[in-house]
Amino acid sequence: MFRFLTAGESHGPGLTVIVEGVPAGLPLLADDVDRDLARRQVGFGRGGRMSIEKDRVSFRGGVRHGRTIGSPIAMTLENRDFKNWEIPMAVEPVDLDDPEVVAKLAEKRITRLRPGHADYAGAVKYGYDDDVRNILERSSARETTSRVAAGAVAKQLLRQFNIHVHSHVVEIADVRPSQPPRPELPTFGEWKALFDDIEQNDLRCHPDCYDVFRERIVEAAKGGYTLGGAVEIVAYGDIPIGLGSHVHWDRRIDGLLAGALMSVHTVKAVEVGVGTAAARLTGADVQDEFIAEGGEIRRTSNHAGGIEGGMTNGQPVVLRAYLKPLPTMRKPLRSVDMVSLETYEAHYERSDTCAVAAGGVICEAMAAVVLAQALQRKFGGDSLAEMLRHAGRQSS
Ligand code: EPS
Repeated sequence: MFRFLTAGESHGPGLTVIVEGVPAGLPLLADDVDRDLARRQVGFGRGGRMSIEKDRVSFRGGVRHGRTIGSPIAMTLENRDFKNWEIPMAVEPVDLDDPEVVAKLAEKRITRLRPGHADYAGAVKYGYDDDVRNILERSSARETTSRVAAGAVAKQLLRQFNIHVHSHVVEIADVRPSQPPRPELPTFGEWKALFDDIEQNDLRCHPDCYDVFRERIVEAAKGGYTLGGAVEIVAYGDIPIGLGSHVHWDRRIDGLLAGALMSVHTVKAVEVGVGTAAARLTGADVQDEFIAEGGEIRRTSNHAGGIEGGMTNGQPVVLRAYLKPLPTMRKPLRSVDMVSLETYEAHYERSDTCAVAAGGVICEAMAAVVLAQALQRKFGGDSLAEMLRHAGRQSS
């Protein structure tokens, strides 16, 4: 079944992703992955690193003549910034008798812990008592590049079943504009039009929200602090009924989706459908009534966000993820030096004022991975043709 592993440090030579369990015969081009990698790099309010990197995937296994062959898919991505870190992040031992090398290492040593980052707990856990560099390197959100690459493969599989996963920014910090009205049950075309519009701007939000969001980010950039926000993630198209299951806690698709989204660095909360509002509404307001129409069972609303009893119910899956502001700040918080225990400002190397637009793309990737896994669990198959047959669809 679809699973992936990633390796690589933020300023090391590069990133490696292995995706395993993808059926044979799936059309897959570097462009399919690069498109999402580029979307992750966009975003008004991103920091300097994004102008250094131009993320592009290189397939090293699992793909031949533009199609998967059933073997593990290996992808690598270069860290262009590595050229500035060749000594501090060298893989081979370095010459500690060379004063130039020692100076370069000292320059990149970090002892002033950043509140809210992995620095402190990671250093204690892995036994680094005089430098948190090794923790920062892997806990950096650079790792999300690898997730987006894996997610792009999952999306490509979902697309063969006419399932599409997309996201948009709905809140930036305390700016929570009411979203332009949309139909109670948007059609395929209406979802597509919404997301086509969203891709036109660098905040990946509805055009009506753009100016207020942008203004808030400009204000934060001037103040040297960071901002979080919220994204809505939607899976729409031919969502099969019954992805996930009610029979075991660890097969419930809402739990699996929420867990996957919560694993994204800055995500602090996830909602399904009406989400937390459900706790304050009455039972009648939260459920989606059934009607019979044209010989079919239909719904009049989608408060459940497409999931009932831990299973997809055929409606679009609608999720929200809430992202905290990045902990690395130009105007840093009070901290201590882990060696001298003296009070200092926290370490600042570089950061983004707001990375919520990128967060949406990363959440899409994680949601796509979970949905691809559930799709495989339901329809099985070693080849795409076999999966499509099991799902009652024709191969194209
Ligand atoms: C990021 C890469 C990082 C940061 C940011 C996101 O690169 P660098 O550390 O070289 O600037 O720009 O991550 C953080 C601020 C963080 O604290 O992890 C990326 O590729 O998204």
